[in-house]
Amino acid sequence: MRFDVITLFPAMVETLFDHGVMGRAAEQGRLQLVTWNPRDYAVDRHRTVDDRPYGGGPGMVMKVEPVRAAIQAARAAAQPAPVVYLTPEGRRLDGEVAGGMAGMERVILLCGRYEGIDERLIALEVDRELSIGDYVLSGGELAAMVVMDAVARLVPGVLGHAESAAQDAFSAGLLDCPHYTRPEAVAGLEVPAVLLGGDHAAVARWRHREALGRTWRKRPDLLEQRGMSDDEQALLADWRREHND
Ligand code: 9D3
Repeated sequence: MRFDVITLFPAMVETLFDHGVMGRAAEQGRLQLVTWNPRDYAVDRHRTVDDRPYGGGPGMVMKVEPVRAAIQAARAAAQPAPVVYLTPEGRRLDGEVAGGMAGMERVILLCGRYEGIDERLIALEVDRELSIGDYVLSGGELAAMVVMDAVARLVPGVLGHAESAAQDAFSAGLLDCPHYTRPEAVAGLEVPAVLLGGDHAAVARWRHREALGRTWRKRPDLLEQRGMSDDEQALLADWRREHND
């Protein structure tokens, strides 16, 4: 999958592809990042990309011409792709939105700075608007990085076998079970005995029960949405008895 990112801070976005899962997938050629800086498309002596808002008021607005030229250069560089503007006014990113984007060969992500972009850019060039949640960031770059990370993990081959298996529980609508590694005891806290016993079926049952119990306690909304089989109802009842909950 190819991501084209329109940004005044390309170095910020590029670091995502230098580490971890995203770094490996980029090395393997499964992911591609190309950045486009509106400043490179500004034609005046000072390479101006922002200007004062008509009507007055605080802050600056990103100008149409350099941003539009950057978007058009990105569009022309490869096959057609939707332009997604990162903005707190957009639809909230969730697993469903990310899954839909993971099926695309290419997306163009537009990052705003200052108070945002000139409204006519939205009319002329933007296909979709996406937010990552109800809090205020300083610009679209971090949001674009969150979107790319969440989407890339759903692209076939980006995760290794172990990583995709571990993702199954959550995509099945449950929180994860607890994890432990050596040593067996820390400050008087022991690893649950079932994990030391080597009974793989018992371990799987225990993990499923823990996932149900933790989801019930921390995210009842997820469990409500998903529903439970008769087997799972019994596992959860068991978990609640054990936790006096
Ligand atoms: C504080 C200024 N706000 C009201 C006057 C408007 C505003 C402008 C620009 C608020 C945030 C931003 C920068 N944010 C993003 O570009 C952004 C964002 C976010 O802030 N929260 C959640 N998702 C996103 S996606 C892009």
